[in-house]
Amino acid sequence: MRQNLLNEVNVIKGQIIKALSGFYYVKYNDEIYQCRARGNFRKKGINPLVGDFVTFQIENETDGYILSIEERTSYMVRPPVANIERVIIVMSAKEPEFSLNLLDKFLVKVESYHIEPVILVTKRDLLSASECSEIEHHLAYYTSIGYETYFVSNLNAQSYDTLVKGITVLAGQSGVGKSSFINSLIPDANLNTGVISNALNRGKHTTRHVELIPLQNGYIADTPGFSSLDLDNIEKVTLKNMFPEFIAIADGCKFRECLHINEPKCAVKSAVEAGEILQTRYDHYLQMMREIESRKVRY
Ligand SMILES: Nc1nc2c(ncn2[C@@H]2O[C@H](COP(=O)(O)OP(=O)(O)O)[C@@H](O)[C@H]2O)c(=O)[nH]1
Ligand SMILES: [Mg+2]
Ligand SMILES: [Zn+2]
Repeated sequence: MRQNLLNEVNVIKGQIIKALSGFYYVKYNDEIYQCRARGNFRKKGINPLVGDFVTFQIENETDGYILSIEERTSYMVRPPVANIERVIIVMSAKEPEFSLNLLDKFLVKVESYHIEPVILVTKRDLLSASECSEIEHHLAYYTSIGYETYFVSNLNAQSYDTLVKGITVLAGQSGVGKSSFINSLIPDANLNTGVISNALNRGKHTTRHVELIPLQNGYIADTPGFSSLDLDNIEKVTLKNMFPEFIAIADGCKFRECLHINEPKCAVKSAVEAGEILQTRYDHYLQMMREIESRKVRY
């Protein structure tokens, strides 16, 4: 009977949930097929990514052959994952120190990929009540401009699995608690945490091995987010679109192309002066603008 089944041309659609050593592990219903990609992908410079929806041909009970890749809603190169729905930006309240500058850079980078950012601050347990309220005060602003924000201790973060929707990637500096967070959601994940594991992992080519871990509402990618915060994919005129609170009021600027820097009658600058837009957000906007400009000069 089985023989008959295998003789049929068996082309189905699935999703790559793991890539390792030239093999792609494609999930269809509850089965995983170990697949190779068609040779002409490489010729065309197309690289199947974890997260890709693909059509593949089943060759036997366990193996298959990827024929084509569906269009992606988003993708990142580092980590190499497609169809990412959210990036959880992980910042620690302490050790390493909480930084609004870094937070804004991460937000801009995630916005530039058209992916939804979520802000997760960890190590709440290390702060006094008054230090906590300072962080909460900052987070309230980010909530007000439309971001989901969370402030947790990884010692009891089990119930935060609702943060994971679709394919979700964690991004953040080393030591902020990304692995600890995944471990508290999925005790079975058993990811290495702390100083020793970071030292051991440094030399490894971990980017080649990306795996999606299934959760209630999606998958979490066990990869350490993007390692570089360069702004290479952002232009001077598009940077302002990475700031939702600027977009919300930009209609009030006198000039439609207003960059919110030197132009007269700028609604964004007025809002900064009125304290409606956080001064640090605007400062970081200017700082990133300078970074983009200096890149232009170099080229
Ligand atoms: N006190 C406290 N320590 C934490 C918390 N989250 C992580 N850590 C510790 O911070 C260190 C770095 O965590 P890790 O998960 O490896 O960070 P990663 O590099 O972002 O994956 C480890 O020693 C963790 O035990 C937290 O919420 N509270
Ligand atoms: Mg880690
Ligand atoms: Zn303006």
